[in-house]
Amino acid sequence: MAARTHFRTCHLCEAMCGVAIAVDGDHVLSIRGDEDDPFSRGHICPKGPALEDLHTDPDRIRRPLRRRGRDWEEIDWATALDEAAERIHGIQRRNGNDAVGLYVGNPNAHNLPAMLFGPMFAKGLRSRNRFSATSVDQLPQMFASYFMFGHQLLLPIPDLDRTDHLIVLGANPMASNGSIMTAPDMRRRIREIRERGSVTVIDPRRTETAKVASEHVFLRPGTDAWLLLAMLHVVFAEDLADVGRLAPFVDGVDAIAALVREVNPRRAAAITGVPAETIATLARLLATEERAVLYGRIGTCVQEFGGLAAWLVNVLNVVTGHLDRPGGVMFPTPAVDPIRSQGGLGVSRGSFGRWKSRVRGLPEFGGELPVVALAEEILTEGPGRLRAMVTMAGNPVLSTPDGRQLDRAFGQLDLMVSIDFYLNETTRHAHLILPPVSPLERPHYDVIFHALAVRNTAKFSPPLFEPPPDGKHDGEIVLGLLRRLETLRRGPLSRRALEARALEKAGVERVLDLALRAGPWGAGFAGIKPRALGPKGELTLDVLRDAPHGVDLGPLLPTLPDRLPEGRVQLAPAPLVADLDRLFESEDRARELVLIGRRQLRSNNSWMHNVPHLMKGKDRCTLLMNPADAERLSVAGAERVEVRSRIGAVEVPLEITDEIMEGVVSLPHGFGHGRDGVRLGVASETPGQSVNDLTDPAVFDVLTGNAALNGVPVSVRAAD
Ligand SMILES: Nc1nc2c(c(=O)[nH]1)N[C@H]1C(S)=C(S)[C@@H](COP(=O)(O)OP(=O)(O)OC[C@H]3O[C@@H](n4cnc5c(=O)[nH]c(N)nc54)[C@H](O)[C@@H]3O)O[C@H]1N2
Ligand SMILES: Nc1nc2c(c(=O)[nH]1)N[C@H]1C(S)=C(S)[C@@H](COP(=O)(O)OP(=O)(O)OC[C@H]3O[C@@H](n4cnc5c(=O)[nH]c(N)nc54)[C@H](O)[C@@H]3O)O[C@H]1N2
Ligand code: SF4
Ligand SMILES: [Mo]
Repeated sequence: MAARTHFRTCHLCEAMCGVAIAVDGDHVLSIRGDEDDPFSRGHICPKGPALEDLHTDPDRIRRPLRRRGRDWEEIDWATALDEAAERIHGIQRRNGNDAVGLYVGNPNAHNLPAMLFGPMFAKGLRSRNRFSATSVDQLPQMFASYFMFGHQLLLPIPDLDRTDHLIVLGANPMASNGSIMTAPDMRRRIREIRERGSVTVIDPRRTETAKVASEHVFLRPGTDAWLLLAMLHVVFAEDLADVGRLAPFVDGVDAIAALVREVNPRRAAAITGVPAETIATLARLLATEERAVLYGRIGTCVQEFGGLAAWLVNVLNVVTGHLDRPGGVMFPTPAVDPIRSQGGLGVSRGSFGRWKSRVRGLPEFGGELPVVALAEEILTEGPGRLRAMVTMAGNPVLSTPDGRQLDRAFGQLDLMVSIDFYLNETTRHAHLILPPVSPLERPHYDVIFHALAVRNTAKFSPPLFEPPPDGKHDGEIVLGLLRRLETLRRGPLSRRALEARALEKAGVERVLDLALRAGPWGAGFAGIKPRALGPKGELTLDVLRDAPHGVDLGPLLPTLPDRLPEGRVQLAPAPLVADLDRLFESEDRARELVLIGRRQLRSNNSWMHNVPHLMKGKDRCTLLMNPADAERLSVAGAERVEVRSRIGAVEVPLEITDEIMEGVVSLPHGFGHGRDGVRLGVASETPGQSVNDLTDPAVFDVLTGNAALNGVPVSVRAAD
């Protein structure tokens, strides 16, 4: 076969960079940024070229594995799927449906077949014990959107390319490449905002983003809600609140004014460490500038008051008139619309508290329970105990609090089925591993990230390589499992078994085409009228196939109030308002040494540490500590330190730096590959330690159930 160039979207993070992959036959020659991609314009990060390394990684599992004692044997797909379905069915028949749990990890959101068919499988398990990475991540933002805008996925996106003033709270887009704000090439976009106005970063660490910003402000971990209340106080005290055009659709402005009356900047300064004058200046900037926006992300979420912080970020943007306005926060109009699309593929509006976890009584959100409750549901005896797990593209042993406890819990299960292509810290507990094909062997379209992007674009990536004859993508695996499960429950001709079979036959591309046609840029399908949102109607899969670099649909459009399911914005929903008492009770708490996380450009949660070029150089799993703390704790001369929390202790190299604020230390997450039975040749050479061997499932955001991975009290001493 001759050399050719294949264009696709990199699926490794949220940025959706276009890549140009030169191939010769089945051999990748090079991976570069696609200059003709209208969104990313040639940008990629060091992880982009790793698409090839993942594809060729000898440790990547290519055929189903079945446990034999401490060993594994390869089996064929029919045997693997039959056995998985039979064992799941048997456990559910004997112990009830809830005895089988599910954990869905982050890469599912980056995987078209998994996005299209995964939710149907999750429902089809009929278990209330469903968990995902959402509750160690953006759950508070979804929670706030559900209560304020009426849909869990109506997440307001900063209109990055038109704003003049950006305030970043608890995000580090220069390392993460942006999150719930899909925008390739952060460096350029941030530079352009600075040229137009200013970029301010509020973070306990002077991050990579802080270093390219106009200003950086230190903030004590977990105190964001105080900062935001005080900013609101200034807005109302100085009579600067103005909702603007949307005023007729917004409820609760007066309620907010009343709630923030007592929290002045001086009071907040004592708690947050942010000077009162800075709080007032930031509030005035947001309230008086035409194109300004406050962007809060994971630092505001994975903490004890995540729900409050996510809510108050939205409230500030609304009362300063920046919702649904160019340069403020807007809702994208994605070609596949998970909010409006009909026929089972759309995402539901959300739900809260329909059921509770068995042991601690933590509330469901959006059909899932908080993952801080997972281990205890396995370890605690009694009726309704979890006996089996299915994990799908997730590594909760490294990514959720108290990984050691979860390790123990997984080791006790009667059955674990893992849909994953690595034998890692989690899947080493599996009885069956069902490996999907390599990402380059499946079609791709970003169902989620187009809906979170700072610009409306659409792009389809066909598979680069033919999958091997016996290869299956994630969608085929879950539909195969579901069909078998329904066949065992109700017979091969039952409605649900037939549905699964029909979708298997239709395939991903047919379903994607239907979703595009039904979407706001489509030609209309099954009686759904196209919404005339722009000049380019009629977006179908064929249109995208003819545009290998992607289609540009223009800047974000105002969509309110139409896009709101109830047509209204609620600024002061009762559950959020009620949670303020919990915050106020924390006011006098002693704030000792606390631990936060950090992301690194060459890393991707727990799973890209097997790529040699990303792991070069010295050990990155180090503890950052301020010189003053090092002095105070007498560790200034130590090379390695022991970090201890209520949960456990780890020993790591120490890095003393004034980029981290006093009273705070930081460890990256996703390391800890030194566990037995892991098959990750490269990662095991610099295994590091898992920060989640320190994080505590007993401390969490009580309102939303989200984990508090930041702000963990720790002690540090020199390791001997
Ligand atoms: N302390 C601390 N902990 C954190 C965080 C933090 O900031 N601090 N961040 C949290 C966040 S935001 C997240 S999203 C979670 C992530 O937590 P998880 O989603 O649980 O973990 P990942 O590391 O993303 O694990 C991905 C798994 O998916 C597999 N995989 C990759 N691609 C595919 C695919 O296409 N198909 C299948 N079937 N499998 C695939 C990989 O082999 C790996 O096993 O971690 C959380 N944990
Ligand atoms: N290179 C790389 N890119 C990634 C990932 C990765 O692991 N590596 N993971 C992807 C995933 S799953 C996600 S969810 C996104 C996340 O994307 P971001 O939200 O940008 O995540 P972080 O880089 O962790 O930035 C969080 C910031 O919050 C700060 N912080 C910690 N505690 C607090 C606090 O209490 N208050 C405030 N205000 N700040 C605090 C931290 O110091 C950190 O700078 O990144 C995605 N992109
Ligand atoms: S920024 Fe994200 S999407 Fe772009 S090349 Fe890097 S990993 Fe891929
Ligand atoms: Mo995440």
